Amino acid sequence: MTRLKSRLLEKIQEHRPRTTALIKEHGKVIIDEVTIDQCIGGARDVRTLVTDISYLDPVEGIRFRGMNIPETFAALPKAPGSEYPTVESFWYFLLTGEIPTQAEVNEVLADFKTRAKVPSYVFDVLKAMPKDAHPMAMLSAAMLTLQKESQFAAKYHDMKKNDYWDPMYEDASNIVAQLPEIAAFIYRWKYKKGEIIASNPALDMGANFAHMMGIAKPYDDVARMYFILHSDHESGNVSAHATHLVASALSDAYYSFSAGLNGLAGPLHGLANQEVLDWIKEFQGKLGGAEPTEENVKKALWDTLNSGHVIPGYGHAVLRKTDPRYTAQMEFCLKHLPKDPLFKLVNMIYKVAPGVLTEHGKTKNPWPNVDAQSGVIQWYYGLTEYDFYTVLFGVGRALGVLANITWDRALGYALERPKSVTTAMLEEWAAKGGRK
Ligand code: CMX
Repeated sequence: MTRLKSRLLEKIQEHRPRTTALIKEHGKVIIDEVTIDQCIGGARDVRTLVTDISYLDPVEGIRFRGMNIPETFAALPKAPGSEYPTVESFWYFLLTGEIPTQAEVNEVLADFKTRAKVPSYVFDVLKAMPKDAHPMAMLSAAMLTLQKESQFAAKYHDMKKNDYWDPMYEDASNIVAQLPEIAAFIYRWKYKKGEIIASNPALDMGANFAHMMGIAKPYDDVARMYFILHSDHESGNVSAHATHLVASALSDAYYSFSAGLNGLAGPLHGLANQEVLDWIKEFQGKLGGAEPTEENVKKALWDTLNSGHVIPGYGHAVLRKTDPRYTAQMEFCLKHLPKDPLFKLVNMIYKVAPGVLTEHGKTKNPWPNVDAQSGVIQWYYGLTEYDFYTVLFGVGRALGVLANITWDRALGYALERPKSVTTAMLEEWAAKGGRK
């Protein structure tokens, strides 16, 4: 057993009595109530999910295992000669809550090398898909194609509930190790005439991804930063919730993560990073070579709102301030591409959009989210095929949701099955002033 896996087992054994005590001794303690608004309006703010892997404060933003983004980046061991931690060290951290030593990271790196080989039939399936298939459909199809490898599914009938976490961890680790090659294959197959660059197992995940994409340094750091920033955003977002929900039926990690990816592919969620670039390119097209100004940006934002569409990259279901994932990427841009015209334009939108959205008066949060900034960096390093951007989000998101479903099985979380009601019931309770 690797040190990561044995440490994870110790953590699971330490944690289990806490969950058991909460259910057995305090199960009837009331922690929330639900209004009609929340029932119809997507269950905002209803506390019905548990995770210790990340927590999203509406004002401060995300904390991974108790650490905010700068603290996380500072604490984790870095890739050699790199500004950013290895994704492998972050994976250790998400699973155990502990900052790994370099020796522990090296073990994860070695372990991933034994897992990273993608079976060739996955590439055959991807090649058979229509050339205009969306890259997210390809990524999700690749997960379903790999499902036959699931150790969880294979062992299901021979396991006790307490052991479910083990093959879930194995499946999760295999998916994380294989995803970069699958994602890079989709990119090169679709946009680079099928000229595939072979994986280099000597490299860490970020460096190997940059290598397979065919993009030079510092894109290895971009990949590391990007995958870590997009990993986890507590449990209620669509991709995390969908993965968790499907896994609660004891579907394996392949089925569950594929479901999460399908949710990530929605324009209100992960696809917003593609939508942002689409919006910017359409805006630039309309300018016809003229300089962007605060006035014409403002007009374009109002045109979008008046046509009944959302401003992509702005707003959030939980956050009420600028997303620190946006800020982390802005800081990268200030350091590496401060004069880039696209970065300048995104900054101009940042200056104007919150005011426009506030005046529009609908959104509870006029500030940018992670997707408003991310495409600028990709574009700068030559990744201009923006319908691929959500795949990058998906590779990162795997880390969070797969760590979560490993813990879901470790703690024996139940089949998820909330109760629905009818409109007539709501009307009756509304007339009575509550469900009495
Ligand atoms: N532009 C225009 N209107 C917006 C808006 C935006 N960026 N954000 C919210 N609104 C509108 C909503 O559509 C809603 O309108 P209706 O009452 O007509 O339905 C109203 O403001 C209230 O919404 P809210 O409570 O502030 O936000 P929600 O929790 O309902 O939705 C989100 C959150 C992210 C879906 C929404 O802000 C949005 O659509 N943003 C643009 C898409 C986007 O960037 N998504 C990515 C989010 C991050 C991620 O998951 O990757």
